[in-house]
Amino acid sequence: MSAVATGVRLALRSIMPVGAATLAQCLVSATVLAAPASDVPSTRELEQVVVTAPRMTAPLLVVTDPKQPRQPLPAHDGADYLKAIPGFSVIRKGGTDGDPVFRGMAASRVNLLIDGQQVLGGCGMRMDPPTAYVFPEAYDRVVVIKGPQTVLQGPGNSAASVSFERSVKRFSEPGAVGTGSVLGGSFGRTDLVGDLRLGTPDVYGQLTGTRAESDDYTDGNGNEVHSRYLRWSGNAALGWTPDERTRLELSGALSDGEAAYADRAMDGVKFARDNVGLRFERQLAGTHLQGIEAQAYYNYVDHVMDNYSLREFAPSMTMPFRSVSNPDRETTGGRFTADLAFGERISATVGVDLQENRHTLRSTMNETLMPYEAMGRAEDGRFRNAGVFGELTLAAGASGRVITGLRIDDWYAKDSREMLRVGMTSVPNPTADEERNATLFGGFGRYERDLAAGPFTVFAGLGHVERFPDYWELLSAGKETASGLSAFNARPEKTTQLDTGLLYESSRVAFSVSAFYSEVQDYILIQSNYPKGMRRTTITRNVDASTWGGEADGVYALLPSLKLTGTLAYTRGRNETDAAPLAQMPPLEARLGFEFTQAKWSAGALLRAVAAQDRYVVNQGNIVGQDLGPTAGFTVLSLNGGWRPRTGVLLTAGVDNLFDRAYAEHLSRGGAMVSGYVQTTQVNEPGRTLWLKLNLAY
Ligand SMILES: [Cu+2]
Repeated sequence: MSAVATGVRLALRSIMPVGAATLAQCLVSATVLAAPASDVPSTRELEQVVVTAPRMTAPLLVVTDPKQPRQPLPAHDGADYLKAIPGFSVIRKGGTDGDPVFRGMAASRVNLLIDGQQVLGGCGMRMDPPTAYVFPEAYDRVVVIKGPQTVLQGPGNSAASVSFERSVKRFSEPGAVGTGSVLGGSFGRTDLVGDLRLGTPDVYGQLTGTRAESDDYTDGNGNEVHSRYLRWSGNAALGWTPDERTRLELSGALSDGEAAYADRAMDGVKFARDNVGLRFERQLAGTHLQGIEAQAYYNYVDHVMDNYSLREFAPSMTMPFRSVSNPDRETTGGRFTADLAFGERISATVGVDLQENRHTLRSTMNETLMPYEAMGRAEDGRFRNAGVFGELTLAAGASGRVITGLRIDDWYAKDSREMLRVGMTSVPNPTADEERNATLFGGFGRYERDLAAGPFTVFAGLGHVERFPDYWELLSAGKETASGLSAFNARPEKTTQLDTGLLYESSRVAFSVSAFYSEVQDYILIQSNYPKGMRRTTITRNVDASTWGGEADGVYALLPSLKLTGTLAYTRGRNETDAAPLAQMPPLEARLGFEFTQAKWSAGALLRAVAAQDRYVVNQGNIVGQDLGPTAGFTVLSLNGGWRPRTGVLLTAGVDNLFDRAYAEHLSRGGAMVSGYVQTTQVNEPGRTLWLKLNLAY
């Protein structure tokens, strides 16, 4: 597998820039091919031409089309595409690979599936959250389910579940469908995306390529931020659809990239992913059994970071020589579900899923004398979990629904680290070769009701999730006691959350509100700069916490062609154990937009206003970032316009941060000292950014 993948990777790397460009050109000049199947969602016409804030369209559900242009211009990675959804924030580290946070909950509290698969990053310093391996335009749909209100998307989703999905429709006659986009922007930003689907009723093939590149961006003060990146991906799928009800698909993905980081002493020079997946779906006409779905996958992530390839080498106390670290992670998994029905009123999905991953590390403090390539990889941890789950929907009366779910997970983890680094020395790991087993539960119940008056939909649900600590929480930190060098025995986090809200939709007005209150027992708090004798270290602590808040969105059509939109998001957290604010909480955020849309033309404006945050605890947070102090509020204005000369061609352009405002998000990493760059308290956001995007579909 790996030898073949390396060969293909090398070939792809050399042709990718040309390949994507050629594909895009082909799409421009192609004669119009028969388009018997289309993946364009039927709701696309109703949505914004340029997406600025996807709306909640069903209880706790947000669905957005990643192929649509969006403002502000996101990096071509998963996190920046989520940031537009009210309630999401991104912890910025540089130009790309930020960490998505929902309602102040970071990392593995937001479950992420790519094509139904779990992909876990390799970097112990969290350079590569799962979203770093997402190339959003290669997917057809991003689905977000807020809160612990599903059990179908894997374990531990205490804050939300996010799924990047592809959906290739069966071809009713031989044909081809292609989409592509070309984007150019400030700071040398260029993106190329091509997606080609060819098929007959019996078989289909899909080829998708993406490439995104950016130089360092400049913040509103005119200072360059060490943030350049290059990312590319290639996906291929081969499907067999002998009839309307059956699909067997073999798929594969290869991707890689490099990224400069403004918040640390190293950069990512390799983010390679090799992936193979196999999926089978069949709809059945049984009395009770309505369909089955089976999936198996393999993901290998190989990451390299160093302190010299993307920056001027500057010796420091901790890294006097050229240093390289090369972690990798191999994740395998599978899932089987069956859809059941019991009469007209009861439907259910039951299933099992499993996932196993192994992490290794090799690193050198002196690449010149001891190159890392010559070293053996040493396993430092392995994890396994198997879950059984079931979700049931029951029609209650003419307009009500009860949805309930339950899942049980069996967890296993092993600490394979023989030695731990303490300062500049190595000491034996007190939890070396220790193993942990745990059985954890998750479940929820929700009532939804459509009210004729309005029409309104109201909902309320209670959910509970027990989350097993992740790799970073267990193996990247110590404990608070003087002798506690390993946090391998950190307790699982238990979240109980109430989710409630309403949706309203009429011809001129639509709005939604969702609110939550959450109690977290044994919240896994990460604390940096924790004093232990003469040295300072990072520790994992279990504390009790509570959070509450919510999101609102609304759209009002003043005229058929003129719409006003607005969103609001707020989260407040409290660390009950320390009687202090819970760290890494985003401040109040509001967006106001207006959109003017005609048959061929559109124009829009977006005002994003974020309040100051004075609830903070310095050095406390999560595996991604800790609070740095209070932050000021800011307001950013952006403008966009669109032109659709004919069906299948859309040209959009925008100016983000029109007034070149200098600002940083509250959730941001601290700026590091990088030779040749100005050091800032936080990593500042981009200044004025111009962009132009061409979308094509055939
Ligand atoms: Cu790294």
